[in-house]
Order: sequence, then structure tokens, then C-alpha cells
Amino acid sequence: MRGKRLTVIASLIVVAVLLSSGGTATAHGFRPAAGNVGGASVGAQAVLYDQLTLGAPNGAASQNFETSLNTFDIQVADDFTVPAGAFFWLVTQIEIDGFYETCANQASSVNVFFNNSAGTLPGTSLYQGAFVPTAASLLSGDFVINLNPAPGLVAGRSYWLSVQANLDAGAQSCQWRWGMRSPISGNTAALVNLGDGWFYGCTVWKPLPICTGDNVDVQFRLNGSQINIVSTVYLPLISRNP
Ligand SMILES: [Ca+2]
Ligand SMILES: [Ca+2]
Repeated sequence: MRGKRLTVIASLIVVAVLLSSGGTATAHGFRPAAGNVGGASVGAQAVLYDQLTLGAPNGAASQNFETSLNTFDIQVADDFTVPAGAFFWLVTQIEIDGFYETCANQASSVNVFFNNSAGTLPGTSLYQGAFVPTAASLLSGDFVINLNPAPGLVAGRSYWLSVQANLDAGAQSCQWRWGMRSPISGNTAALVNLGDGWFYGCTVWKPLPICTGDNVDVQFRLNGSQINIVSTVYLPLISRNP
């Protein structure tokens, strides 16, 4: 057989997604842009990271008080690492073990922060928003928080999660406390109290043991989807015999 035969051999196309890792403290800080995710498929919500187990009996205050008590506004954070690989995590839900102390009041909402890691402490903010947990969880203090928009977390990197209850102390000195956890994963939890109303001397992020003496983590679970960002695309084999 004569003629020209054109063969296009299968090609490998690797499509990568670029996630912004910087930006301001907004809820849109590092969500993946639409259309640049190769082979993305969002499956059912699954557990991405879990340190909600093995709780200790105590909790760490992490609360935004009423304006008159702003010097007591306090924030706790804990770290986690996304395993290395060709994917990212889309975090759609956070579960928190916590409880109210000294009153039956419930928080109006919670502030959620994802920060970069700066060594052993939280670094710059990547994502911040106020969310209303599910009704039952808001009542109990074990918050279930659905995130919209969902932050995308890059594989192989470490982050810090902070959750802070928006709750007035009022006449009953209401507090919400984030359940502690004795086994420590990565770094110990961290604390900041800008106004130093608690007299911890932690007006910048410091390890929780230095601030309060509690050498612990706090309890949380991240749910969502693990989304592949590398896809292999094979072009069809074309034969032409004129
Ligand atoms: Ca406040
Ligand atoms: Ca930790």
C-alpha cells in the first residue's frame, strides 16, 4: 500500500492547577479558579483530616466577646499538613469539639480562619469568614460548620485552622471553649490575645503551653473532597491512507 500514513501517537498532557497562596483575609483567598482543574472530579464529602478523637477534659477559650470586653478577645489555632501528592483538598465542612461554660447561651456565629504556617506558629491569613454552624451544633457547642466558598488547600503544605465563637459574655460571663486533645500532632496549638485581657502575655501568636501551660492540641475534623490536579489525556490514534 502506497501513500502517506500519518500517525499521531498518543500524547501526554499534564494539566496542573495553580492555587494562590497569598492574598488578603477574605473568604475568597485561595479558591481554585474554575476551568483550570485537569480531570477534576468532586466526589462525596469525605474525612480529609481528623483529630477530633482522644479529647482531653478541658477546653481553651477561643472567643470574640462584646465590644466592652474586646481586650479579652482570644483566638486559638492548630496546625495540620496536607499530604504530598497531585491533588488539593476542597474543605467544605469543619467539625469542632467544644462546649459552653458558665451559661446556656449560644454563639451567634463563628469566625473561621485558615492561615499559612510560619514555622511552629500561624502565619499570614489565607481565608477568613463568619459562619453560622448547624442549629443543633450551635446549641451544643460542638460546632459543625459548612464553608461556602470552600477553601482549596495545596498538597504538601502545612496550615493552621482557627475557630472563634462570636459570643457575648453578658452577666453570666459566658464562654465557649475549644476541646483540648492530649496527643499532639505537628505543633502544639497556638494562642493570641491582642488586648492581653487574660494576662497571658500572648499579644502575638505563641504556643499554647507558653500562654496557659496547656501542652495540648485542640479537636477538629476537616471534611470535603480530594481533587486530582493531574490528568492524563490520550489523543486518538489517527491513520490516513489517501
Ligand atoms: Ca470583640
Ligand atoms: Ca497540632
